[in-house]
Amino acid sequence: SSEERAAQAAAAQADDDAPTIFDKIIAKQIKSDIIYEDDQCLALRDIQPQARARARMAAPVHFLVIPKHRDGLTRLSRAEERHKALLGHLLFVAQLVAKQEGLQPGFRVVINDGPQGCQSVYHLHLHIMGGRQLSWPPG
Ligand code: IU
Repeated sequence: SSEERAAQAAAAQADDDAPTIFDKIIAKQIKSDIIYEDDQCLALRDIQPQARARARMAAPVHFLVIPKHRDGLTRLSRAEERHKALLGHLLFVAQLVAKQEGLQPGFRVVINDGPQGCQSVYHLHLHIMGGRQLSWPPG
């Protein structure tokens, strides 16, 4: 579909240190729906919930957890020893906000890495999706 082609084209972006749209979201220069914030990270509703984008991927709840300081983490595969505490914190916050969002029956955490993983924004982020019975495997 055209949506899939767009996602793949975006995913072909360079993995460099260029600023991303998330810097503007973190600096609150762009309005976003922030549902959790602490000193290290924030959680915001995905602007294009997969619920609307593709019926196959539909998830009534779809939010992102992003570190406030990218610190070289353009993608998960750039992780270094120094990032371990932050990575743990992001996962902890994912489940905290999932509870806040009523996802006690379950949810999914996804990290897209690189072109083959369909990553489009090169600032590490976790996707949390739920609110219905999900299927497996994803596409
Ligand atoms: P990906 O894993 O890099 O493909 O995910 C990037 C996500 O960021 C994707 O689901 C977009 O809908 C979402 N997003 C957003 O929530 N707000 C924005 O301004 C932009 C992308 I650009």
